[in-house]
Amino acid sequence: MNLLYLQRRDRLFASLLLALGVLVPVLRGADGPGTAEDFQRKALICQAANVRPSPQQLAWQELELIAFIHYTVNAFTDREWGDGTEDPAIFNPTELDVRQWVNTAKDAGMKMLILTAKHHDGFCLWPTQTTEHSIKNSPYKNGQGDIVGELATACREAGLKLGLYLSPWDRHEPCYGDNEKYNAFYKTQLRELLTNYGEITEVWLDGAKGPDAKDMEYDFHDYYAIVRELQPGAVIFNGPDIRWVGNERGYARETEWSVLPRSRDWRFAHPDEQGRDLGSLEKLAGADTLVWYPAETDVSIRPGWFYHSREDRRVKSVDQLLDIYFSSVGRNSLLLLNLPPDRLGLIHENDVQRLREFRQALDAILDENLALGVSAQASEVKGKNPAYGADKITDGDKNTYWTTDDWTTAATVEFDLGAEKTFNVVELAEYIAIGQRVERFVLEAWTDGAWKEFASGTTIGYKRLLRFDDVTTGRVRLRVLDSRVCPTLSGFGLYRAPRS
Ligand code: FUL
Repeated sequence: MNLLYLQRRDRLFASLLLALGVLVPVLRGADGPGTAEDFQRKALICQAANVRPSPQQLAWQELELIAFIHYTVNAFTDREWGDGTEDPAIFNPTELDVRQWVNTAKDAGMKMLILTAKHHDGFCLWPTQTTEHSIKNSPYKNGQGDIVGELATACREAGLKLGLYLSPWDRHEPCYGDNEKYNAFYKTQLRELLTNYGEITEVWLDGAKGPDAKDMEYDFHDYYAIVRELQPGAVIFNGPDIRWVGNERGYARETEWSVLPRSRDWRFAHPDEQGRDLGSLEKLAGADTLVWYPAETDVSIRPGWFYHSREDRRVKSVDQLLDIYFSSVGRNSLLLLNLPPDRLGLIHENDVQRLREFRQALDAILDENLALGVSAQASEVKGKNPAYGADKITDGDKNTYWTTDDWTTAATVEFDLGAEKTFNVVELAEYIAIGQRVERFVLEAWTDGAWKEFASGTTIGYKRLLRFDDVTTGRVRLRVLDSRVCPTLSGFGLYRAPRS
């Protein structure tokens, strides 16, 4: 498990500060006001600032926008949760075309598809050896079909990643509830999926379980180990790598930290995943350890996760989808947008059309970065080293970044746009490969001989997007008001969204 990424030097520094925090007041014979607390706080900040993503978590974050595909017998029974008594004979998509799913997602700019290989009803979309409750006993391709395999091939051909959802809660399998038997059954299913279909990028472990479910202790330790063994490049959702954002509406928090506290007995998901504050210093203080645990935001393009014809007119509007995008991708999270295929086996034309409009609207906004290549001056540059200069923010390369000396926690960067420009969207990006630092910032425009604030925020992380009324100016200033150890910034964008 890639849980804690502290450089040795920083670890030593943190331990030294901790030791001093305890020793200094003792040596001075008095607990001077705040002294021990100050040292301890600094040690905590130092530790928090240096927790880093694993290479897999970083690669996952860069996918930004991905698709969920919910498909099972529910499309034919018109239900959201099948109860496991469904006859496989009802699963009969006569025009199923995984390429239509892949092309729809790809055209919308999505980089991965996550398929419900098995939902709570237990029906398997691949011809598993573990149960007869699968596609092999359905009319689909006369029992010769394998939707997981077909999708794996189509994704590979289109250059998209594939993720798989395998519901631990299984309402069909008779041995569910018998810990030993069901865990063995589930592990075999996991092994089949992670062995036979090439590279899998995300494994989605849904935490849902109905109130009527039998008691069952999942063997998560082994589930994770199987993923690590068979797909070392994959991230585990709701396991050690990726957390649920805490709601199914598509909204991440205004303040969304990827560095969270972890207690020693933490086994599965974050105990506080629906909490308002997950990563403030107050939350981190006293934790057994700190981990990089970023949020994934899952939401459906329709009210339900599965296809229901009655929802054909309830596909989310472009404005709703844009708002969701700005509140998920734009808040240091990933957007996992669900596109449920219908009974024919196709993503409905209303959804396809809406996605197309959404992509066009997004492209119209992000069409031209008015800050690309503009000159930038910072109040301080780390070690006066040009490798960390402010020009690294606007060079269009997300692997170069500006930063300050350690413990300069507030700093400013001024961008000279060269001429008056009008914009209403800003994009900020931290260099998260070395941690997440910024706590609070404001943005100001030079207007009528003075700096005037037009936007502000708390965390930035991988990406922060903010929308506001039109601003026209030739100079923009970012003031980082507070950050952990020192701020970093690898990207800055100014865009003009067309007014609808
Ligand atoms: C939930 C499930 O119960 C829903 O059916 C859906 O799969 C959603 C993504 O996760 O926990």
